Amino acid sequence: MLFGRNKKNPIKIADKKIVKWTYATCGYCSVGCSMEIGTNSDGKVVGSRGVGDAHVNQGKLCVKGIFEHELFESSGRGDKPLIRDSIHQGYREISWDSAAETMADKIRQIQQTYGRDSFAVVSTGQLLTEEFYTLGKLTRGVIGTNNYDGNTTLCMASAVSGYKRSFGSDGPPGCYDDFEHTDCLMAWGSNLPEQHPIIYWRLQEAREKRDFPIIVIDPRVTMLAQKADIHLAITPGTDVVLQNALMYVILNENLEDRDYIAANTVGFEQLEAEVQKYDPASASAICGINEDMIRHVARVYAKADSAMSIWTMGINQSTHGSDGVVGINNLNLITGNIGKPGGTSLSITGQCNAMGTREWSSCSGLPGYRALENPEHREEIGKFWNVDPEFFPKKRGLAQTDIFPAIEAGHIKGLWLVATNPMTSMPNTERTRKILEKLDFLVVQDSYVDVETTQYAHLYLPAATWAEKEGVFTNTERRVNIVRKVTDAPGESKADLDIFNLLAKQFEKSNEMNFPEKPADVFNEMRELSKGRLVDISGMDHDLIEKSRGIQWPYTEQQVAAKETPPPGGKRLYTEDGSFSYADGMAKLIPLPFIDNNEVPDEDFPFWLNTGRLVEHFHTRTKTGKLGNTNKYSPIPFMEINPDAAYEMGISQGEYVRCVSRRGDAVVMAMLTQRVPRNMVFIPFHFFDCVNRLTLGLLDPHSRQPAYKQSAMKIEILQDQKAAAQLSKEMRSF
Ligand SMILES: Nc1nc2c(c(=O)[nH]1)N[C@H]1C(S)=C(S)[C@@H](COP(=O)(O)OP(=O)(O)OC[C@H]3O[C@@H](n4cnc5c(=O)[nH]c(N)nc54)[C@H](O)[C@@H]3O)O[C@H]1N2
Ligand SMILES: Nc1nc2c(c(=O)[nH]1)N[C@H]1C(S)=C(S)[C@@H](COP(=O)(O)OP(=O)(O)OC[C@H]3O[C@@H](n4cnc5c(=O)[nH]c(N)nc54)[C@H](O)[C@@H]3O)O[C@H]1N2
Ligand code: SF4
Ligand SMILES: [Mo]
Repeated sequence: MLFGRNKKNPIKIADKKIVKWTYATCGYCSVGCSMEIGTNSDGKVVGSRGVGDAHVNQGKLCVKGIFEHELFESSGRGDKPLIRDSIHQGYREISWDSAAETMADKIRQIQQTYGRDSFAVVSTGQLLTEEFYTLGKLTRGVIGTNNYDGNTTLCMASAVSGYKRSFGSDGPPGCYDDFEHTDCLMAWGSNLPEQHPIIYWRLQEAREKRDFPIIVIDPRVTMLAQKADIHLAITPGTDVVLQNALMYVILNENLEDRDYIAANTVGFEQLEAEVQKYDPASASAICGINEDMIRHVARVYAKADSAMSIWTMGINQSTHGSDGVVGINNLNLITGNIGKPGGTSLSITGQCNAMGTREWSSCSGLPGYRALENPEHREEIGKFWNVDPEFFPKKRGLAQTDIFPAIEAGHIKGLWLVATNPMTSMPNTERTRKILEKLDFLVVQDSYVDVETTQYAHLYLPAATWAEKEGVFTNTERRVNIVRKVTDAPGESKADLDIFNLLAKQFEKSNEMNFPEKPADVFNEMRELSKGRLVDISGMDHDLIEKSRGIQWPYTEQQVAAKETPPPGGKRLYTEDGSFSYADGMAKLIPLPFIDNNEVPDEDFPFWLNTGRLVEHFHTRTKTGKLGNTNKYSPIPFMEINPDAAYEMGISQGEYVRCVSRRGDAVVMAMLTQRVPRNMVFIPFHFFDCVNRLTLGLLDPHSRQPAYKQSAMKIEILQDQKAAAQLSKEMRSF
């Protein structure tokens, strides 16, 4: 029956009267979607849309991107620099000039009294690349502290370290197009549909055209696991054991690619000897995966014409993070799956510009993947910046996760935080709080004044964010894409680039150096420095990047001369035999003995505590927590708990419980779901004074990245549900 068909109201899409669209790259995750931001005739920003001819997202955006323009009007933005003498006083407003002067005075004073490295800088993966480069020049070339790092230590350090150990350099060798060529995909600790929705869409598109097996390794039944052909619900922190066992099967069944190994790698014999200790039966007892399943997966992977591995935080955030990355690289190297279409080892990155900071910020080295340890590199950069190379340290300083304990120990007295919110994001909140309270001088440079960390600062600097300024980001697949300025930042907020330049002027040393004011001029310096490096961007400029909707590096001047449109860019790295970044051109196969060093559940703390993210929120919710259209999906802290475990403890759906670890406690709402096994709970880390009060955060020995995903905890029932609801609400932070 066609009942009511003609009477139905057609959907009306409100006309937002947009008169101008400005090009940008999404400022949330590392997928790097191209978008346009719409302004109406009153000059107000009112909409976002995906860019149809952009290779990455082909017109699509996820829930965060679609509403991203709303953040220009979000609450809590800072609009004036604020200062106070002690954290027990209230803030007072201060001019930018006085703020810069005071900050420079404090830095000099601390460095003169306690030594150059007693002032530390911790930055982020969320600035524009030109800003990273300038901060690096200021920190390495002018201020001269070696305790300079980024929040990428919480995020990407294991991937960086693993790539360097295996291939001799950082830089993901694959690209999203590899989904269209692969015959088998293995995803390690990565929840793509929620955390990188548009990469997931690319994967699904490829799979609809040509089916290929997907194997997911994750202790939770994530959305990706639900879509997989095989889901391996691994025992937390034991991925290296599974990797060794997979290699055991591959080598014992002669499924490896001998020619590739001979032409491209060193260290095979040592690897083979170690792997022999991990027969599937013994490995199964540790990693919890059935031995026949291990054999089956090894055969599927090794027999595929091309096979690729992707991974994210389930691997990186572990005491075996760097080893887990090397293990993935080992698997791919012995099967000849690097640098070929569909055969790659692709770290899915995190923040919008986690790659830009790795390439250009000088956090753990010098710009363009140069190393402090290399005298030629120090010489090159010293000459280019007009800084005496002797001024540079000869090896990298402390990582973020070592800077904080060094404050605790009294070695570091001053800290400058740029676009990171450790009160919510570092493990063991109570310890972090005490550490920040100990500082003589803390500067917080953030777009939002209401971030939790500002409560412990002496100086607050309000920064513009995302499309309130101009510059580039690099995404997961090495694609450099541009953000154009669409609107002014609130009040007196300044772009981070302008803040760095203002501060540089306070130091005499900068008089002999060049600190360009325009992002395009900064980009030109980076182009120059990139020539002949792996990360060669000498063929790019801001306009060409916009026109091309992003270009993958390497993209050289020679490629520009060849006049190919659109610019081809470097789809893949290490495509030729012997093209790895080690001096001999060979990749290293590295044996990985497994040492069980996690905090594991026991009688007193019987649950695994697993932590991570939700699709609708970004990190510490400074942005998404303020936007009704994203916050409404998850406005309060909760935990996923298995219904059998809940039933046993008498916990019902929606009830508040107290989670307790050896570090602290947190009140959350119970959400009953089969997503987690009976001995595990999963709590998103987006909320203040919540899951990171519980986490231990043991560090990976190579990367210094915290094991956020493996701690032990117990659950306590709360009688007074009303009081618990109130407590949990207070933890929302805003
Ligand atoms: N919506 C949204 N998207 C984001 C972000 C966000 O905050 N919100 N943040 C961005 C950033 S910075 C990052 S780093 C990425 C993170 O992206 P992902 O790493 O995909 O996200 P997570 O939820 O942190 O963790 C992924 C999975 O690791 C699993 N895991 C836990 N322990 C183990 C283990 O021992 N082994 C294995 N194999 N898996 C394990 C968890 O169960 C979880 O499902 O997302 C980016 N994208
Ligand atoms: N338990 C647990 N903890 C975790 C994780 C986990 O999986 N589990 N994941 C870890 C990972 S992978 C990451 S990446 C970290 C993220 O941790 P954080 O970096 O601390 O989190 P964000 O909320 O992204 O903080 C970025 C800050 O920069 C500000 N900001 C945004 N844009 C700009 C800008 O242009 N300029 C300036 N100056 N400020 C700006 C934002 O307002 C925000 O306060 O968290 C880590 N913590
Ligand atoms: S997938 Fe990532 S880059 Fe793309 S719109 Fe969503 S948050 Fe932005
Ligand atoms: Mo991250």
